[in-house]
Amino acid sequence: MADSDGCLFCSIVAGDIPSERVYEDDRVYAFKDINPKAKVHVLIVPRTHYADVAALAKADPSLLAHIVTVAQSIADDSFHGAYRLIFNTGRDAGQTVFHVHAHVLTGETMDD
Ligand code: DGP
Repeated sequence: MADSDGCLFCSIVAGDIPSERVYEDDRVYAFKDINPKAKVHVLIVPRTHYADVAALAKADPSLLAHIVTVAQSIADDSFHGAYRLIFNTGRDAGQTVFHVHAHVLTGETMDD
């Protein structure tokens, strides 16, 4: 687990910064991306702070599996179970928030 001080997504999970909730349970919080790249673009974050997906996989693989299950459920509800699941990992791969988050892109046909 890396430093969660000043973490944007920790503040969203805590409700200190508003977000459009899609789903939540005791382990994860899911909300709409502020800059959607698909008709439905949801971010799923664990309530516990991990910097990226590799740190999460190492520390708590069952929580990573749970995130996949939640993504599937969102896509089942939005677009007959079809979706893209993206974890940008590292600054040079486009990660800008260092609290692991799954991008769930769904709700429309994606050809490219
Ligand atoms: P990444 O580039 O993989 O670290 O994705 C970060 C995503 O977080 C990006 O798609 C935009 C989204 N985002 C950044 N700030 C906020 C915010 O304050 N609220 C919401 N809902 N999304 C945010």
